[in-house]
Amino acid sequence: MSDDYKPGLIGQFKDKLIASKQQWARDGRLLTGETSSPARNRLPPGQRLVREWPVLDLGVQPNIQLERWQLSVEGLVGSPVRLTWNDFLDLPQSDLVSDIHCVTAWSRYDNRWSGVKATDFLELVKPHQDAKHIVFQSYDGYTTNVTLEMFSAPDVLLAHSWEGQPLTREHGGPVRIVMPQFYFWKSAKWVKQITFLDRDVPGYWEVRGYHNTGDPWKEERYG
Ligand SMILES: Nc1nc2c(c(=O)[nH]1)N[C@H]1C(S)=C(S)[C@@H](COP(=O)(O)O)O[C@H]1N2
Ligand SMILES: [Mo]
Repeated sequence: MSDDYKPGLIGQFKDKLIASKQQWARDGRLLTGETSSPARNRLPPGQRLVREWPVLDLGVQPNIQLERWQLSVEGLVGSPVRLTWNDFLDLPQSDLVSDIHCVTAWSRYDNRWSGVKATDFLELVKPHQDAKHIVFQSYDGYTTNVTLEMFSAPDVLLAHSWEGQPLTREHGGPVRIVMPQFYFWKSAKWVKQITFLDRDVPGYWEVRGYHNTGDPWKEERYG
């Protein structure tokens, strides 16, 4: 693990909350032992529907001015770009509607996101043949890992807006990842860097007992 993945700001504030989530992982809390599929059941096993949109973070909500915002792409790519806000808005823009499933058992339907589709983003950065894994690194020091295959799905977005409004700071603005097919901890808020790797580097929650993949239909809460 290089210095790049060390948590920066996080850690000091919500130690108790983090410890209790780790304990949940050890105890297998919330597990129903069922599996399902989106075709059979829109609500994954063990989830309950909410109307409001909860906020979850590690006690820091970084405040990034648009003039200072940058998204860097590192690792095994043909174009290791560093995008400014204007560069990002110049990329092809898309709207997608998707459901949120959080590992703490709430789900929220029909969120309308706007931003850049991962598939369009990948055309820009051109991952190498041997790039199989991705780490998202955020302005709060959070990290999470996915495979390139997971990121390449047509419903994955680098989102800057929700319901037609700029994503609020508490929900990860200026830009967050949205990966609807996985528990929401894979959807990095305040994303700062995307690193393409030939090996897997587990992220913040993945090293604290959460599942490495996090498919809600298989109830992959804990690893
Ligand atoms: N940078 C960052 N991204 C993050 C987190 C975080 O603490 N920091 N929390 C994750 C978790 S556990 C969840 S459930 C969702 C919460 O997103 P929301 O606050 O917009 O509901 O963000 C995910 N992405
Ligand atoms: Mo979460």
